Amino acid sequence: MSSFTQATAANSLQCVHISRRDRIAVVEISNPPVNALSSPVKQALADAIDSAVNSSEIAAIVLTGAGKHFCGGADIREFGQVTGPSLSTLCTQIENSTKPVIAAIKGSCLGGGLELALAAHFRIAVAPAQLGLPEVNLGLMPGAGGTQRLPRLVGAARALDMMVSGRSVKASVAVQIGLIDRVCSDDVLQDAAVQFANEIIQSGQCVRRSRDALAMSDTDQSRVEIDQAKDIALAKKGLVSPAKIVEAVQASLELPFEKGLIKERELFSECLESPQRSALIHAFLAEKAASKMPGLSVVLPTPLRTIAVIGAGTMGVGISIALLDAGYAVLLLDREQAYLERGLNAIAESYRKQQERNRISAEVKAERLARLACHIDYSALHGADLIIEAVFEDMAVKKELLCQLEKACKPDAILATNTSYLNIDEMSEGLDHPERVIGIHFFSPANLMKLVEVVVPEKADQRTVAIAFQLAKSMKKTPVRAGMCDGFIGNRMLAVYREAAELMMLDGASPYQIDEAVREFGFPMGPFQVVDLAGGDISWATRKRKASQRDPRLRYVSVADKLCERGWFGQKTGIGYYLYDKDGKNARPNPELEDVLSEVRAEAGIVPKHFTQQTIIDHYLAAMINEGANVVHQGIALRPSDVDVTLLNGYGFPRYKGGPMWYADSVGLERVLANIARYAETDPLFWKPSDLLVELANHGRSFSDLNR
Ligand code: 3H9
Repeated sequence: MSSFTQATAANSLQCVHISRRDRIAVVEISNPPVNALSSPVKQALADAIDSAVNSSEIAAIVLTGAGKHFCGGADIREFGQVTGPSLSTLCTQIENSTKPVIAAIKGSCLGGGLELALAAHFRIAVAPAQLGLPEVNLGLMPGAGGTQRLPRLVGAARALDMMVSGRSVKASVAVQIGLIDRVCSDDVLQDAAVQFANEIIQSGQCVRRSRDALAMSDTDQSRVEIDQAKDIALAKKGLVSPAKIVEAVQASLELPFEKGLIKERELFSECLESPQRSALIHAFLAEKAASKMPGLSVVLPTPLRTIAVIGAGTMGVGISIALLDAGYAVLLLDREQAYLERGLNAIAESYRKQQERNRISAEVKAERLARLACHIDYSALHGADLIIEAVFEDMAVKKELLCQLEKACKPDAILATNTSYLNIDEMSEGLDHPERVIGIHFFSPANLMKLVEVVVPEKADQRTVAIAFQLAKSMKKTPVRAGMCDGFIGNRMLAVYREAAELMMLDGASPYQIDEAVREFGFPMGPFQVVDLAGGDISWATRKRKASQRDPRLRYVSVADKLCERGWFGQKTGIGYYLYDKDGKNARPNPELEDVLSEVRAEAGIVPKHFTQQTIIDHYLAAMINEGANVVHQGIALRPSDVDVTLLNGYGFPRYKGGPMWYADSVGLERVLANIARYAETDPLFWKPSDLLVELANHGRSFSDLNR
């Protein structure tokens, strides 16, 4: 080891590797899995840069990452703790280096990782590398100079777009917009970076600081673009950090660099303190935890190639598109040629629209469609590694189908059902291999919605569960493990909080008031809008089917039935809770609804009460949280954070509020329980507090305690 590397290795804590290539120091962040900038990493980097700058043996520094990624950013688990040298100071140290620093980028270069690279004097990246400032997704903004350096390099409008959307750009785009200098091939990154460094030394060129870059030319066009980007940021309803990003970029346009950095620091601290930041980081970590089923890491799932989808209806079509997008060969089966053709047309139409909107090229569209084969004959199933049935939601139909599928498929194929509430143990009764049956519950539209409930029946073996998780992850979905009960995690909870909304309507709140309160809270739609969108006849059919199982002691709200009896099914009939134009748009209150409400309330002997927006939300959330607690207590969800992931990704719960269980912790479980106790005074059957909620609240504990 040379004297330079000896000196620095003594100071580093193995999380930064230092080596030498002649006069070039190669400083490599080594903090798996994503090289996050934890306190020890920052300290070791500061030491390494310092030594290199002060060593007479070194003429330039290459800064890179070990493993797959350059760097995934600041260590998000450290926020709120004392964290050693600040990232901002480290970036300033790099930028002030008198010797050229070249960032050599691969994999992800995100957040604080890109800020390090922006502070370097030159940047080279492999073609697939992704560069971005996604802090907004965590309720934050760049806080180590990113808001000041990026606009100077790529222009304020583009910088705003990147920071407000959180989208990253590939190296091929980054080089075009001036974010990086060169693109090289994957296997030669370090060699190419060292060569780049030698060229810089030989050319006599020294440092080139991003703070001095001049991308921000003040043309009319750039002002229009900046204004447009600001409007987009400020339209992000409910979120704190986009407006702060706008302010910081404005500072980069108006203030000298140093003052801009101070402004950025102030704004970053405000984001850091915001409850949205902790809720969004909770959501991020909860999704990572949900996709890791305990015990599954030991199982090695067989690679999947061909997947069959049974049923060419809306769900089958959505699932097929999602599978084609993920690179699988898809066999789509239906019993009628006409249904198959309709399904095939729907898939082709979806890809045609994507091409029209420039989301995919003609070649990509052709390649995806070429992987799709349609059949009416089950003998085609022999080639499938996994089969997903998405037929009519009926136990007898599905049982019969699974028997046929088991006979037709190859011996180790997995049979998955997309049922949204049926008992899968019952469904697989009589099969020779129930251990190969699992629920993979997609949400509509299946090609867009992130959530997948992996519903694990009693007899499913570990391989089957592992394959279901592997499939969901390969489709870039967010899988959550669910146990067996009516509706699993999400639909079971939905039934309860929807009922809470109906009870409030019975007791005096108007559906419009409830929808508005729910939207104000941050859901994209209120519960009555959702019924109108889905079609009132769908839930009517379910209610009729389940009528015999209804507890006669529970209050029953017959408003929805009365609407359906009048043929008011919502958007599809132009009338439901709302009135609609022929195209299903321009929703407005249905003036005749008040008569129906008065009739139902009179029948039930209700004197309408006044509900405020807050009391509506308190009821709605209390019902959701209480049922979430039941779901956890009964082992249907593994942890409270899995309930959050389900509601965030499948039911429109506002992400910046972290999910119902996180929200419950933030308002306090005692308060939630006190609300439920108060509601129970008039309706003790519906408002029965969950044992788990009672236990946690009485012991001063939180749902988060159970996630750990
Ligand atoms: C920031 O930088 C603020 C600065 O501007 C200012 C500071 C002053 N920290 O996703 P994976 C964990 S804010 C700590 O499966 P992949 C993750 O939880 C940050 N841990 O890997 C998981 O842990 P576990 C801005 C992190 O290869 C493991 O790494 N940056 C961080 O599929 C593997 O994760 C971001 O928002 C982190 N920053 O994808 C980027 N990132 O194994 C967030 C990940 O215990 N990260 N972990 O479950 C990502 O988007 C992806 O992780 C990434 C890798 C694309 C990097």
